[in-house]
Amino acid sequence: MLWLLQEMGITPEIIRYEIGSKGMRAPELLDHSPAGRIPALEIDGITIFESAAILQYLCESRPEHGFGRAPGHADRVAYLEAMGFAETMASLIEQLNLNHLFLRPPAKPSPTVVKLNTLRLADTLRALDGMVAGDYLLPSGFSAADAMMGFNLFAAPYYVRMEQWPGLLAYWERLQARPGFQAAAEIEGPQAFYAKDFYEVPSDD
Ligand SMILES: N[C@@H](CCC(=O)N[C@@H](CS)C(=O)NCC(=O)O)C(=O)O
Repeated sequence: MLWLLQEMGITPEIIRYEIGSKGMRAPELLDHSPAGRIPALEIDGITIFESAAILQYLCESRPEHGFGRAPGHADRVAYLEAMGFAETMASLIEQLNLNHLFLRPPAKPSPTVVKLNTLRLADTLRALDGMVAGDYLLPSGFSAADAMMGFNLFAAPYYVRMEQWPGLLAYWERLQARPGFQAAAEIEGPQAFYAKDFYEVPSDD
């Protein structure tokens, strides 16, 4: 969300929440996002949550940037698929985050579940590798679908070795080279979520 806003030249006022903290149940967050999830956005006199909905709203309300693909566009179907597929990937990453980062002793990650979700995440990355068309996901150029994939491409390398898909890594490099991405990364600050460079599937014992 922050990245697409930067692509549009919009710098929002940001309220930060720490994932896993009691602050995520603060009434002011629940007022904006009823399940206490981030992000949520206040804009144009409305409040909106769910990143895909936010991005689509931004594209529809600011069509001059050309980041959406309206009905009838040649890339419309691929655009819709990619927006949804980004959520499929993110939900697998969320499960891995839960197992690797959030469980507190004596709870332990399930090696079976982690192995399965890691393999399933790798399957989605292989599919994504096949979806990249030219510089971006859609032949018609950069879109909100690329921005939706940003979170996945940031987080997946903590769980899956990415070297097996050089084309995907090159795509990720192109995304990160965009001035809008860099501006958002600057606002976001260094990542402080993952403590390790890579999380192996835990052993059975
Ligand atoms: N599909 C939602 C997912 C939102 C979501 O789960 N966000 C995470 C942070 S990336 C969160 O708020 N986690 C807090 C929790 O799981 O309690 C979206 O894309 O906005």
